[in-house]
Amino acid sequence: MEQRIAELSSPVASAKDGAPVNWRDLRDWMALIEAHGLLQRIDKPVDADEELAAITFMATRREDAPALLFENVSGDRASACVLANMLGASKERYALAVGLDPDLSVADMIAESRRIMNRRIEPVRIPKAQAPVNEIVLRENEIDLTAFPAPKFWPADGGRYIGTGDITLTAQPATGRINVGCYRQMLQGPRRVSLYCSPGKHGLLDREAWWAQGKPCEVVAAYGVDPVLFMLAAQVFGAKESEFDVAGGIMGRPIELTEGEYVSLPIPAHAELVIEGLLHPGDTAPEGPLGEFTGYYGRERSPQPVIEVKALHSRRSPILTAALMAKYPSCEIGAYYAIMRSARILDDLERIGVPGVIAAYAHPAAASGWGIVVVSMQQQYAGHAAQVLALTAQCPAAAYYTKWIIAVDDDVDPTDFNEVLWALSTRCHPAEDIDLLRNTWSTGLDPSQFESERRPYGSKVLINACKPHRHLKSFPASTLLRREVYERVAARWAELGFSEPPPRLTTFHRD
Ligand SMILES: Cc1cc2nc3c(=O)[nH]c(=O)nc-3n(C[C@H](O)[C@H](O)[C@H](O)COP(=O)(O)O)c2cc1C
Ligand SMILES: [Mn+2]
Repeated sequence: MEQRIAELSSPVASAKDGAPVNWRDLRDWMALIEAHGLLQRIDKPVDADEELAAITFMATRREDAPALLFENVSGDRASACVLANMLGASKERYALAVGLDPDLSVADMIAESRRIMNRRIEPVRIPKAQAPVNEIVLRENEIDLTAFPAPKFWPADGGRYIGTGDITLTAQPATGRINVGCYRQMLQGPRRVSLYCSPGKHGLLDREAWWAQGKPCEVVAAYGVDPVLFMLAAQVFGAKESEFDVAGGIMGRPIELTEGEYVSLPIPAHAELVIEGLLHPGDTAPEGPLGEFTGYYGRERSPQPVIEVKALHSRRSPILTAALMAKYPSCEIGAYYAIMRSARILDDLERIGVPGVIAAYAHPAAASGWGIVVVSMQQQYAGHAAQVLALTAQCPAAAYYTKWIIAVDDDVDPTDFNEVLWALSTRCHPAEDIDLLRNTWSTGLDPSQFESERRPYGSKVLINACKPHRHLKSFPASTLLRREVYERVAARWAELGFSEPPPRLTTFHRD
């Protein structure tokens, strides 16, 4: 097993350029965010049935809502807590998780994220006895998952979801590659949990490969997990790549794994609560629906495979990580996802080799960063903006779901939607500057394709909000400050009675 992990991951780049992050596990990271005033503890009794989600939704109608640690949840018989809004709309909590300066702008965080997401460090093994997740180990009939305060989030949800802010491990039988995915898991009984993987997901492909050999599929799932493993489990990497190597690269040190009790898959050594189990062909139970990241209920209730739980590992008083799916800014898939997706879109465009691309942003309010991509560019030739739009629309990191692809000039910051709306309203001539792509890659979770039988085909709008290239020279000049005047005023800013620093401006009037 040790060997399998070492052999599998092909080193892509080493992480020599980065110091490791300054936390070891979820508890350490929570202490860090608490020191930054980004964690709120709720010790009053809260019902796991809708009330926990209602408090989370109401608190997170503001972008700057803290992470919420529910310390006293009804029905809890496992001395557990529930952490919600772990990352949410907070770029600061994202930065503290991946070792960046929380005061960086979103644009700078995207640039830094490109660097750390391209490092790879393979995981290592530690002995079972040294793994904090083994403080409690239970087998077979000793296990009762109904003792944990798994929330029911929305009124029409189909059940209690023990797995939302989770990670799920499966192996590919042919190569041994270990996949780490985030897939929802609904409680079905003391030792039964249903697992929903949508078509094409690596967890589903692994499962099918085991079943095709007539064997059950081994699964390890962690229901309380650190923010980096959680974030990486929700990113798409190549089918042959293990997310553990990427997570190690981001953390600047290897992820520590340990041996399981029952399955041959490894156990994340610092997780809070982990189960081991088997998916048997034909063993299904009704699952869903669940209120989704779109702000709507997703798929109808349907039979899904069930994990037969064989062993449980837990810290004492474990912390469950619960991911509320809702409209921005209440969705757990928020700032971090927008930043990471934007970084990967820029990587794709660089690999393709199109010149002049400056920045990109997939705003989290657009259905968790899925709906809109804005790309800024320096126009260099006729047709350049149309080329950047088409390539952005269909590059692997941006193609899924995205409905609105907007190109802006390099004086517009894609992360600042006030500027994007200005460009759309002053540089785009809808009759000339809008194109449509049809029958594109999308998802059955997009409610706009109705009847649902028409899903999952999508469509995309390409919007050129750059100054028209053929009139670049004669296009009206923007109103900009003269540099000397800006600097003079900035130097007197405090004297003039302003307590915040002066705004940073980068483009100025030219005579
Ligand atoms: C909180 C959360 C819940 C998710 N739930 C599911 C789910 O139930 N089923 C699914 O297929 N994908 C779900 N996803 C998306 C997957 O995690 C994502 O597509 C990821 O790339 C899957 O890993 P894979 O690429 O290795 O298959 C969820 C993501 C998040 C952040
Ligand atoms: Mn994967």
